[in-house]
Amino acid sequence: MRLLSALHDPADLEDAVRDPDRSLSRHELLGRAAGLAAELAGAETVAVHATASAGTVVAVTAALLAGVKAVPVPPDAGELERAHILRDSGAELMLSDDPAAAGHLPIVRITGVPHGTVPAEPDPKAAALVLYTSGTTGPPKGVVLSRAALAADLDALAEVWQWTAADTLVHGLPLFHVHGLVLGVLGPLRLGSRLAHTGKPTPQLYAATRGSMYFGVPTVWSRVCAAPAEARELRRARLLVSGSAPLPVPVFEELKALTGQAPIERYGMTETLITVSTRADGERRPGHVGRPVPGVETRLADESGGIGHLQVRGATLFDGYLNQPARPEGWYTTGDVATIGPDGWHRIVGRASTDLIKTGGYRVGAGEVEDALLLHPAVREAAVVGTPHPDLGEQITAYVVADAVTGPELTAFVAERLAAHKRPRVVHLVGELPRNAMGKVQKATLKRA
Ligand code: MLC
Ligand code: AMP
Repeated sequence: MRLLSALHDPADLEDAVRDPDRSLSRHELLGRAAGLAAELAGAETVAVHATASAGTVVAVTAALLAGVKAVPVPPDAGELERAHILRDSGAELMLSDDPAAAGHLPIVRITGVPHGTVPAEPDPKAAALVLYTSGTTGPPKGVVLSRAALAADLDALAEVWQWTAADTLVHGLPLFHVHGLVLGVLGPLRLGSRLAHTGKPTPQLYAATRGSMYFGVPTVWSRVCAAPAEARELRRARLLVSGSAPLPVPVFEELKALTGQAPIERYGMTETLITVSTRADGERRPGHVGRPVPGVETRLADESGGIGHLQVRGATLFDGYLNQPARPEGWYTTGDVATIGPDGWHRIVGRASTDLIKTGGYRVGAGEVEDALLLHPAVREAAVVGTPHPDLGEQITAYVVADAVTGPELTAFVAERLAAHKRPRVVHLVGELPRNAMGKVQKATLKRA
């Protein structure tokens, strides 16, 4: 079966993909993407300037049709992050309608000439996407996802969420991560549902856009709860789905009260795709993410008192990081600490490392932000931690030993180099960092401060 099987359905579908500015029918999308795919012949890897728009859907679809690896680049990536992604991925072309996005790469415009010939389906084992995501140290790494892994995950979610061609998916998430791109774009193109992308995931736009399924990160759902009139508009939905970060129990309860339905919670990561979820036809339990999806197994390593390191295996896992040895077969350690109840229900307790921060559903490595701060000539030492934030889950908080410089200046300095959401929100200028006898910064102390 083709990866984007529904896109090849001979029956056209009006409004198959819509953003605030335009709407594409299924045949228009396929024609435009096939036209662009013809221009990618010979390339192995292409970058996509991944704005939250139907143009990004066309560009990623074209790369997938052509069997060329697509590297979505966050449109607001600062110069350092962008240069790293383009160099590390070896992208040969930049797909964008914005000439300023090209950098050193030849640009291929997305709105080209539609084409009737669709290329043959590539090998399912072939790499489809390279998604850049932060580790605890260093610059982001390219997670290589095969066509087979994407297909396996979308089919599992179709089963668990009873997601069919009768659905209309609504969301406004960014199109360079698993949530917005894999689930939020490739899902509809494989399963045949419509996609209405709202540009931004605001309560007002969700309320104003009719659909049966709505996707959001917990920050989105907490903002929906803070807008009760808009929240009540979502009573008409079939499913409200939350993921990418822990959904606080009070938000779960409030959303249930306002919309008349408890949200579906699901757990995943860039490297594994979505591996655990509650079901459309099953129980939804606050603070819990359900059971493994079909084709995925989980277990706890180093378990103590029922809590352990969550490991997963199955067909949805990545091939490895780009330019690094292939991932060993078998169990993958997620870096999340979890419990698995006797009934198989999973609860995500937290991250094993303090150096991966989740802010507004974005994963940010403390090391990457520290490295950016240390580029400032006035900065002598920097330590970055996630501290609790009522809206974002965690906020990026920097402790910096520096000569004459202000916090806002350092925030602006990072913003020029990395994506906007990686900026520290709080900068504490301190005389020294707390260190242990080995000289290692005591981040747990900073988190509690
Ligand atoms: C941000 N701002 C700052 C700042 N940081 N201003 C000054 N100093 C700082 N340090 C600015 C922003 O640019 C914005 O400006 C304004 O403040 C509000 O920012 P915000 O509070 O961050 O809100 P917003 O921009 O509305 O973003 C919230 C959000 C966003 C929820 C929409 O975080 C988001 O899209 N998150 C989704 C992330 C995601 O998709 N993750 C999935 C990963 S995949 P302005 O001018 O723009 O208003 C994955 C796998 C899985 O995890 O399981 O799904
Ligand atoms: P990313 O690689 O950006 O996809 O981030 C993956 C991380 O997000 C996971 O390792 C978890 O820490 C976190 N995460 C995703 N979904 C959930 C969830 N439903 N509950 C708690 N944490 C989550």
